[in-house]
Amino acid sequence: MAEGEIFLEPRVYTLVYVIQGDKVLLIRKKRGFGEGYYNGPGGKVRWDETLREAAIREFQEELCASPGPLEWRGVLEFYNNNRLEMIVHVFIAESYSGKLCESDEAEPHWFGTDEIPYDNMWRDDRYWFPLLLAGKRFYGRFWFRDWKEIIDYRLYKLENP
Ligand code: 6OG
Repeated sequence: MAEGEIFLEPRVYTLVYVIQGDKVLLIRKKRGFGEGYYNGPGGKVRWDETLREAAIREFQEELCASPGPLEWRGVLEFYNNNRLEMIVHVFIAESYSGKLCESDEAEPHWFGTDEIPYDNMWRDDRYWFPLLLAGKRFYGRFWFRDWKEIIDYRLYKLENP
């Protein structure tokens, strides 16, 4: 390996939020990373698929249904104890097809946009989720300590020039 070259493990993830009027679809994760938290459906992107393919596959695996057309809304970088651990691409959809199910991984819940359960979500969500709901695009970087507290963050709105 040439000096200065750094290889990261494949840690790219997706999150998908279905937003219909003033309601947002969240899942309560029943197992794995972030167990017990409300989040969007999503997971790790495999080497042989695109971000969108991964976003659709994870949605289907967790909720049985399929999301409508996905709109890319942002990217989040998560550092834990100063190491970059995850790059998460966030999409929204205005629709889905099929019937939502509860899987072994997740339980679907609809929330009003004014009653987002931030106390039961990852700590970073309270910073960037309002931008998502306001229709913005964003880029965020969050530094965690032991995946609990946020020790620092940067959050940028991406605007067209
Ligand atoms: P699986 O291990 O279930 O993928 N994720 C986070 N989401 C938010 N909102 N905040 C975080 O703060 C997160 N860290 C990870 C990415 C894990 C899923 O959880 C998301 C994936 O969709 C640290 O395959």
